[in-house]
Amino acid sequence: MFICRRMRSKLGVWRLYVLLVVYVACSGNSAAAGIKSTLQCNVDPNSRFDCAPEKDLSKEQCLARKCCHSPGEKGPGMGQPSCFYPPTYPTYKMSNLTQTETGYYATLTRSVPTFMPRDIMTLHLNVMFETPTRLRFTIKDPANKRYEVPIPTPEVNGQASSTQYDVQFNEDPFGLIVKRKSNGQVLLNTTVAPLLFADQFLQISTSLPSNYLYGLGEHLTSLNLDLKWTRLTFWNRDLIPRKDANLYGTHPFYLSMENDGSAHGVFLLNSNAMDVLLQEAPALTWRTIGGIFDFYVFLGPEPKTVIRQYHEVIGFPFMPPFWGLGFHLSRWGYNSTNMTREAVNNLTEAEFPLDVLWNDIDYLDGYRDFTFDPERFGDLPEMVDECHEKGLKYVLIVEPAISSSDPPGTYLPFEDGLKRQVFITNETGHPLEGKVWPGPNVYPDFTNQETTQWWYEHLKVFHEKVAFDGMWLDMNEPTNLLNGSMYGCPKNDLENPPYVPAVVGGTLQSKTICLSSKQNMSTHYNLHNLYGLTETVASHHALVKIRKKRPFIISRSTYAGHGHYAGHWTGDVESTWEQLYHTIPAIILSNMYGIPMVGADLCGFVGDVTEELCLRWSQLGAFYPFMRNHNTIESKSQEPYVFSEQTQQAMKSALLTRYSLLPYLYTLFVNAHNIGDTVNRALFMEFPSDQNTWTIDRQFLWGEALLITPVLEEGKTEVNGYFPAGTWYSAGSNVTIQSDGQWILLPAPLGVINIHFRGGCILPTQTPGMSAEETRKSDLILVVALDTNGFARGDVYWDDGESLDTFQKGDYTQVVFLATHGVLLSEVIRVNSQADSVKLGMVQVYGVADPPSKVLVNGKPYEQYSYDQDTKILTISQLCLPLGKPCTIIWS
Ligand code: MIG
Repeated sequence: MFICRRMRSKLGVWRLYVLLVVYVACSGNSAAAGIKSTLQCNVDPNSRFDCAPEKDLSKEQCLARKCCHSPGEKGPGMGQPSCFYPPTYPTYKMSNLTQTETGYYATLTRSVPTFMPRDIMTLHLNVMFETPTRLRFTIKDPANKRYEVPIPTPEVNGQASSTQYDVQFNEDPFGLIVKRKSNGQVLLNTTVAPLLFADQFLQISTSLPSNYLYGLGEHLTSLNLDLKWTRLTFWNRDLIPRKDANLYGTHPFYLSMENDGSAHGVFLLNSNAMDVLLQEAPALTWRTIGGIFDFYVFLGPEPKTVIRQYHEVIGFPFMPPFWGLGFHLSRWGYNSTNMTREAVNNLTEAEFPLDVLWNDIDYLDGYRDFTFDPERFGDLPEMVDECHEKGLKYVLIVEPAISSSDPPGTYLPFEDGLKRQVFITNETGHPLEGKVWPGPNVYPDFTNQETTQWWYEHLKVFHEKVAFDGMWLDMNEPTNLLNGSMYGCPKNDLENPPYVPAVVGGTLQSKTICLSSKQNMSTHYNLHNLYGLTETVASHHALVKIRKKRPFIISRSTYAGHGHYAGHWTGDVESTWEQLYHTIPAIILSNMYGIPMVGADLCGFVGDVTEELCLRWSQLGAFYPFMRNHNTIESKSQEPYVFSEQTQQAMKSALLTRYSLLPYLYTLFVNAHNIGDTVNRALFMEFPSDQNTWTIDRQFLWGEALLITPVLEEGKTEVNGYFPAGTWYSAGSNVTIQSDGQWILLPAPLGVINIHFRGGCILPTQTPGMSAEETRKSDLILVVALDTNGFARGDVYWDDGESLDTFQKGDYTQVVFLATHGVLLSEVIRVNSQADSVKLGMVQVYGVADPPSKVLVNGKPYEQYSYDQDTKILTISQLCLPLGKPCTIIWS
């Protein structure tokens, strides 16, 4: 209540200042020749917002639009615009601001139409104070229900009793200003440019508090985005990752660092084709061609909490099975079961650990889903059984495209689907036909309940033959090798919108299906970016029902919320050093989007990889959450076993390091699943007050405890790494770094990837086996990395590794470890029967300054320890302590 009253009174004051504050910078003279004196065009070049979004305009055309013109450097939609809005450009005016149970409500009206067809002249603004750190506001058409993204978000009745944000309203022109209460920092200010809301063109701009902006994927970018007139286009597309191109996924979310090290986030829940424009003001413009404006603002104030608050809205990441964290072997071109078996045998003979075997489209009979080639893959069921006997899991590719031209009676999934009307239809009401692998094909509409059921039933029948453990969802942007369909697309406003975001191919139909084709929930125009997500959700539910264990699904196309159901791989990356680097920001960002189960194809997909690149890629890939070596059919083999003995040794060492860290990695996944943490983490997430970390994307962390510094350049045997202030212990080379926050040149011979334990952290590890399961059976080894005060903490989660909902049901063991002043304690937070399956076998304490003269385990003198004077590591071994019982270890 108190807050509301305060808000109200502020509002009064604000009304008086509004125009003054906002437009003071714009009120210079308007001397530009030919412009009516009422047009004020003296706008700072970096603060000019493009008034010619849909096409280039001549000066006359621009002026006719009542915009300012100054011959500029505007390229096609990029660069400083030559035609820009004057501060007086007509926009919406706010009236009827009213308090509601959840916040505020107001009417927005426009009296002058814009240059876009079908302006919606009256809008409703709804501002919701959902939680102390989460603000939501929507702008909708009160007269006509428009498309809204059908993903579940938290339902909130009532409003937060106190908030970390202040909202101020600007009446005329309408604008919203969101401030951080604690310091008055403006996080959003939408008065910087006019609001446009036409049927097929919605645009809103905001100021940004700094130049440090992250997110807005999926694109090939560095970690922090470039604000120099950058345009990011969202339209899921099958494309070899390259700069300035719309790629496989859509995540309209950004995190912004404020200059004092606080962070906030913004999510636009809209799935239409979209452009986001960044400019140096600094400012950002959202430009979408449908739906509504539905914004969430997350106040953090730490970057980590921003991410958590975002995940609370879109859903926390799914919990993968333990085996999913092992090594995956795949390639396009394992052309028969025998060839597939041979790959496994080669790898096993070369003594590499392996958990999961994959088959690409090679296994399919005529590229049709739910089939396998009777000759080359005739004994696929047996091959999969063999895998299981060896303790391997098996994942196969599934395409959304369903073959539609088989002789009658020969392909049931299509005929059954046709009867049940599960396919996307064209304007004549018939299934739309495109062309992918099987030739002519149709596309299941996963927004239809019946389709979900049909999908499940055919997967179930297929699973009875081939007992696959996971699914690989490819081509689900969805891809069509033709533009639109076999018969083109109709001519209408959806196929040819007045504004086309800067998509690759120049048209929205490019390499996908017609926009006006119909799905159960809406048109493909609205649902395109959700195709992969809806297929993933259907597959997830199907796998739960079929296997009754945690589903393992990796999908190429994604939308916000995807990580709740499945993982992602970064698609057809090229085998180049440039792309090797880009996988780091891609994976960090995917974690921010709530998809921690993510990886890039080790050694790259397109093109022949060199031995050195494949080695460096394998070293880095050992620290992708999802580690899979995959290759295209045309390229030279790149499985670890094809390389020299020396390279193999180095690859193996990276792999074994990963396997030794599996309990730590698994614990990170539990924290992602339970509280919305990230697994692969940017340095700035852990060290937000150290500005040096804000742009670092050639290094990353696993959780908070492990820093990874890979080599990303050819021919280099040294690597420069940034070490935030604190103690860092190199794993393996016995060097301790005491950093004040500095760059350090590290030796990195070919056989080495630098990893460092962070002082203050305890990590659970194990002796690596030849599989995740084998590793799981070995005793736990605790790495205790003391900080300068002799303190450290950490935890471990343990369960059966594959049952559904163990964390929801409480069927797990969690133990917290604490080290301080020569004492290590374990505290058992929760214990289940799995606790007996693993023992604490060894403790390695890093940073013990003086040789201890005695060690006590649970109060009793203990002899099995050693101390290394050079490395200052105390090793206490042969412990055999049950994980589920509290223990105390003392050294002095
Ligand atoms: O047109 O299934 O990104 O991983 O190997 C290519 C064959 C189709 C694209 C996937 C890639 C896969 C390939 N697929």
